[in-house]
Amino acid sequence: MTKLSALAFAAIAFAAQGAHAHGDDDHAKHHTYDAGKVEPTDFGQEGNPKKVGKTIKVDMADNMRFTPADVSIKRGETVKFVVHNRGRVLHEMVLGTPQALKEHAELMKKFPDMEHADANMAHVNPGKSGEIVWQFTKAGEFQFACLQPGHFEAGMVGKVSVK
Ligand SMILES: [Cu+2]
Repeated sequence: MTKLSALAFAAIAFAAQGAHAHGDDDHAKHHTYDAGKVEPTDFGQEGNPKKVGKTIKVDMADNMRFTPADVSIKRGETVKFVVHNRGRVLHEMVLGTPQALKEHAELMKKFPDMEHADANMAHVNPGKSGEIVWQFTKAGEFQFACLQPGHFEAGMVGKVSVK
């Protein structure tokens, strides 16, 4: 990429961010940890940010890939995912069981504007970073996926093995 086109891309990304500033504020609003509101799920539960045992950096890109796309975690461990969007479109990381993510992706195709902001997901604007703090209380094979319409189908899925 030439220096000029890199600048042009940066400008486009910046413009796109500006256009979505309002909605993104809601998404970016920092989820405050409240032990009393933590709900167990089939794939673990929201983690206490003060008990993070491992930080994993994950990159998202417009080639519809997560890097790394395969992570291993010890059962019971609280993990902080720091998710960086290297692309020029919105991406997100949503943790879940393979089944739940597949269903959620189908729903996103029908309702592309569906907004949600739960502890198991981070919506990340181009050039920005987001975080998910999650405690993997159950052993098994789970996934993380980008559920922006079409991204999941294009292969934007990663694997979490909890042992
Ligand atoms: Cu995506």
